[in-house]
Amino acid sequence: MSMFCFQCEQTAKGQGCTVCGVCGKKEDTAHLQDDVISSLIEIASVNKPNDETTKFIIDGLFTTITNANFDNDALKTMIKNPKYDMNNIWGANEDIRSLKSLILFGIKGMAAYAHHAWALGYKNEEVNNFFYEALSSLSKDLSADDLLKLVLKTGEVNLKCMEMLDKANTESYGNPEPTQVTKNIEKGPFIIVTGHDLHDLKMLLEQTKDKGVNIYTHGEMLPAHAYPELKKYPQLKGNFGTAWQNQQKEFDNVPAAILYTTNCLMPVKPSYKDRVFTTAVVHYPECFYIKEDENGNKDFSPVINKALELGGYSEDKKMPGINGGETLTVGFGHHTVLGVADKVIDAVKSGALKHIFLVGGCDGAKPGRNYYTEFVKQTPADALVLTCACGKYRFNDMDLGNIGGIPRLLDMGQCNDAYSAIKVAVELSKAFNCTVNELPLSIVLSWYEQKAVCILLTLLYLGIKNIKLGPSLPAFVSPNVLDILVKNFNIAPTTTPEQDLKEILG
Ligand code: SF4
Ligand code: SF3
Repeated sequence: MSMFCFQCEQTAKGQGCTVCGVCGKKEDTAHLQDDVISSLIEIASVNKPNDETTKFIIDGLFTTITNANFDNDALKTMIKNPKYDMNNIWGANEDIRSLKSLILFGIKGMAAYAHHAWALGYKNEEVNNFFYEALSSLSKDLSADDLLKLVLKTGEVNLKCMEMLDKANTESYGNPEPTQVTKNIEKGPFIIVTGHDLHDLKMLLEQTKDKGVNIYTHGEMLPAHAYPELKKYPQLKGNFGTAWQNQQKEFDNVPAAILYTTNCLMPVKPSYKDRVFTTAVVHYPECFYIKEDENGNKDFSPVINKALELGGYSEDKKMPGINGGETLTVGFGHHTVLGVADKVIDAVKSGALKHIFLVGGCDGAKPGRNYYTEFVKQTPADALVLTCACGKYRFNDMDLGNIGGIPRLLDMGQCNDAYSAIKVAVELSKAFNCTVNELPLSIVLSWYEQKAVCILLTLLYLGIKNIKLGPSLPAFVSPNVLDILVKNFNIAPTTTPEQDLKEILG
């Protein structure tokens, strides 16, 4: 076995990538990523929390997330004293391996959120301290019970982390408001911005003022259109394409510059390699990297100049979504949804609204993921569908109509905005004087990378039961650990939309 990685949903044979990654990660890169984590374990074990070390840990964890960093030279700069042999985990008893993987992959996802909050000047001591606790626990000989406690604590701390990021985003850019976003691309120079980092987008918007370059979001950047302090820029025009797994097709020969602020980056094809720019933890060999200076500023002029040089399309171009829709509606975060809470509560009481589904999570390449399109299509007309993260591109261009003026499909934002869904569920449970599990609410998750792992752990920490998880169960959940999840939380794999809807709606 030349490498081992099973952290994402597309892992080889549903067991583990051992020769090279299905994601395109090569053996040497996988080893360097193991060395990065090993270094972080050592650093977390010997250091007391301080800002400089914490930032290094956060960025190191984030760097190893699926589809972020394929550049060995960049990874080497993050390796310091990698004492711990990661094969101790990959080769451990399968339950210990499973629990340690849940902790490690959970904190990788959480590190992404901490990174975005940090960029806006927000930090949380409990979140930061937990990175040290969790990392140092990975090299210890802990019992399954102790590790299970840490797994749930990862979910607990991640809730705080998502709350911090929500505060960072909304205090910096205002509360998201319902906003229509076109999928059509205007002629002329443009930049496609993908990933999750709103701060990078904000800097780019400032630097493209009056430059004659339009900005289109892609993937997880779509929710940016809803923030008042971002939507005010007239050059922020619309959204390009669909979710990450279609990028090699959608970016093929595109006459635009593309900026990756986070995952998901797929191996870059020669037809567009000269126009790909990366920043923060994203690196790809031979692609231009935008550095941050000592004051936290970035100079995006290479991206802007590339867009001007390429010139964009010569005519306006229609790029409908996968169901043919040309407009997306975003901006239903907790502030907007709780703003109409009275209407929602009345609709439940009158029987006009019988069920709420949260269909959220990652998109991916597997054919089985059309489950989510079909599921949403088949939800009854008296049900609301809340969604977040990039899996929504399977259905976010559909018009599902409305219930008493409330759109049936409510896009709450990025994956971290699962926080909004949690907040809404908790407020509804208070209004109905019941537990979240007693609400007419069902959660159907799609997972791919490690941010979905930390969100799942948060839902489990909150005691949320009956989650349906697809399109397949994580390879790193051992049969015994799965048994615990089933017994305590009644978690179940997705089956077919028909069968799952029938079961949920009884
Ligand atoms: Fe395989 Fe996923 Fe790891 Fe890539 S990130 S090597 S596809 S398990
Ligand atoms: Fe998507 Fe990569 Fe997970 Fe933030 S961008 S959700 S897969």
